[in-house]
Amino acid sequence: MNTFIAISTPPQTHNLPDARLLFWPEIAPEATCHQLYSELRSTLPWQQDHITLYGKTLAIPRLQVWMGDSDANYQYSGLTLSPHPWNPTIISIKQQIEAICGHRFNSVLINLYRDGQDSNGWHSDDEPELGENPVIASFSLGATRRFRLRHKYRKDLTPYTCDLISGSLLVMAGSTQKYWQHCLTKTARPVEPRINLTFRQTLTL
Ligand SMILES: O=C(O)CCC(=O)C(=O)O
Ligand SMILES: [Mn+2]
Repeated sequence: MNTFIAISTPPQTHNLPDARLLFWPEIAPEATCHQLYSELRSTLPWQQDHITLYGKTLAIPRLQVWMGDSDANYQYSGLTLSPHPWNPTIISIKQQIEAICGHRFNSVLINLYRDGQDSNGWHSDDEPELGENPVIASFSLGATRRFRLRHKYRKDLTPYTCDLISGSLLVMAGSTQKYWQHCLTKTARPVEPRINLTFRQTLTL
């Protein structure tokens, strides 16, 4: 069992209109993060997925793995992902995150950003199978990368930026996905790889 930090302090809250964001800067110590990163990097069945946009098929700029309960299928941008079965390390991370944020999850999308050119474009996690007001718990390992949020309708609000450091947990809840988009920007800086796990509860529709 990997050692996570016993969380006794409340999370930081980011006060954005129409959103609920909770942030724990460190839920696992550095040594645990290193060990988890190396294990996941070398053992997960990373795959290169493609999306079709305007009739063109493009490789998405990251590798990913969809893991979860056997009925937790997930569709986005024309892709249907069937879940890989849970692995014991991911289950242990899931249980510790469930205890911290008081919410249960049945699936996780795991992204590997190999370098600064790998990224995740503007989107909301608002697919129908996530239901109304999903709780999404995002755990980061490896390089610090910049995460941005922008309101979908209120152009008077400046986009919000936060750096997701290794061992941090960001929970997006309430109406965040309805009103905000988020992205993980590219960077020209030389950066080490990063693994991000977004735990979700998908519904069978
Ligand atoms: O890598 C991240 O921090 C964000 C990942 C994300 O938004 C997603 O997989 O939907
Ligand atoms: Mn997302």
